[in-house]
Amino acid sequence: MSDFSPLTEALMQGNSGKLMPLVTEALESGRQASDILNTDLLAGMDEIGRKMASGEMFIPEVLMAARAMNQAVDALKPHLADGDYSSTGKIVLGTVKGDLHDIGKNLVRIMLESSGFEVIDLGVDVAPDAFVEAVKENKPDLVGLSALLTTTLPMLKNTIESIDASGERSGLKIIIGGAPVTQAFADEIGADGYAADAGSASKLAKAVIA
Ligand code: B1M
Repeated sequence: MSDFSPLTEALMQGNSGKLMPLVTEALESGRQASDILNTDLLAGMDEIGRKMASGEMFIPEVLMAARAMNQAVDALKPHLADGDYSSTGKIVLGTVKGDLHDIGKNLVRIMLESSGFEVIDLGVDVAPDAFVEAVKENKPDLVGLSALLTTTLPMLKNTIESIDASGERSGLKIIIGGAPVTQAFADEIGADGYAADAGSASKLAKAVIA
């Protein structure tokens, strides 16, 4: 017998046909969206990461699970929001060039939106120049950079350097995050802050522009 809940199992199988009704059922039974996310879904993503590293799971299966995860996160989104839609600030957000991971970045977007930020989401694999262009065009208060791979950590630095070189950094704060990122690395590359998870990212975003 598996130690995982049916919800976690459905996620790990990448079976959104099974997962989505379970998410709806859990919400209807009165469970908090944040509990479903933290207990069932993120546990599943951790196990997928373990299986990926040990060679028990391969990219196509991980991709199916990631698609199912993004659908589940979309369904939880209205329930994760705290409803404070006063305009807090504007942020350009994206996953850096070379990196295709977006589940964490999407959660960060949801938490930012729910605390009143206008989010311009550039998606994944975003080149430094595309961040610079988006900053010039949108004049945000903040830029948020996500990176999940040790190989794309240097791209956080390159992106910050490109924004600095463009002359757009004045008055602009840059926050970074993603599993391999640390506060020490953020300090080293001149970011204004680092957050370990989506909830902390929205608190950090508010704090750095306060
Ligand atoms: Co990839 N992958 N992956 N992967 N993948 C990891 C990250 C890995 C740890 C798996 C492993 O080996 N154990 C490993 C990285 C090792 C390393 O570099 N240290 C890895 C690898 C190696 C790779 C490939 C290189 C595999 C290959 O091709 N051989 C490849 C690279 C592709 C690329 O990006 N160029 C690859 C591909 C993929 C898929 C495309 C199949 C898929 C991504 C699909 C998608 O995102 N749409 C995938 C997945 C799903 C994972 C794991 C299993 C799950 C990631 C995830 O979504 N976690 C992951 C293992 C793991 O994390 N346990 C793994 C859940 C998410 C909610 O957490 O993203 O950490 P996370 O986000 C958190 C925080 O980090 C933080 O808040 C979020 C919410 O709390 N946060 C921020 C994130 N961004 C932030 C920004 C902020 C603040 C906080 O401020 C702006």
